[in-house]
Amino acid sequence: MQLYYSAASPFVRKVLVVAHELGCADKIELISAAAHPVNTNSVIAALNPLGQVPTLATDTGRVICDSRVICEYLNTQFHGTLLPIGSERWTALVMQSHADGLLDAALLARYERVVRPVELQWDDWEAGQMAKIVRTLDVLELELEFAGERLDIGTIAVGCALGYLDFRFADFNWRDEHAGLAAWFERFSQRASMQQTVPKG
Ligand SMILES: N[C@@H](CCC(=O)N[C@@H](CS)C(=O)NCC(=O)O)C(=O)O
Repeated sequence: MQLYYSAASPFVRKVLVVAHELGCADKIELISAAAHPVNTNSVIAALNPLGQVPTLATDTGRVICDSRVICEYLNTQFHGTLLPIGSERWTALVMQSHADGLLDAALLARYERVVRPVELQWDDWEAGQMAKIVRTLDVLELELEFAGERLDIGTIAVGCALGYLDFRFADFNWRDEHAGLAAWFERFSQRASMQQTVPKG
C-alpha cells in the first residue's frame, strides 16, 4: 500500500496512529506529497479529485480517499476493533466527527493566515473558525470524562486534533479552560503510536 502523506497533516496522523495500533504500519509505503488548497498537487489530484492527503493506493490498485474511509479500510483489512460495534460505535464515530470538524475549522483558520493574500484576509472568518474550535473543545471535555483509557477511532481522532492545536496554534492555550481534556491528552500522548507520529514540518 502507498500512502500519500505529509508529516504535518493531522488527518494523515490519524491514519498512521491507526496503522501503528493495528500493527500494519510496516505494510504502508509513505510517499511525501505537499497538498495545497490553491496550488494543486497534480500527483495527488490524479488519484483523488480533491487533491488532499491522506490518499491511499491499495495493493489491488484501489484508491481510497478521506482519513475516515482509509481508517475503516485498514481496520477491516487487519481485523481491528478500532471501530466498535453496537452502541459504542456511535459514540466513537460522533467523537471522530467532532475531532475532524475541529480540524476542518483549524485548517480553514490557518489557510486564512498562511495562504490567503494579506489584503484579503478577514478577521471575522478566523474568529468564526476559532469559535467552532472552542465549542468543540467544550463538548470533548465532557465526552472524554468518561473515555478512561478507551482506544478507538474516536479517541485517536481527538488525540490527533489536540496534537495539531499544539503544533500549529501553540499560543492558543486550549488547556486553560479544558483541564480534564488536557489530563486525558497527557495520558493518551504517551502511547507509542502517538509518540511515533508526532507532527513535523
Ligand atoms: N476530510 C479529509 C480532509 C483532509 C485534509 O483536509 N487534508 C489537508 C492536509 S491536513 C489537505 O490535503 N489540504 C489541501 C487541500 O485541502 O486542498 C480527510 O479526513 O482526509
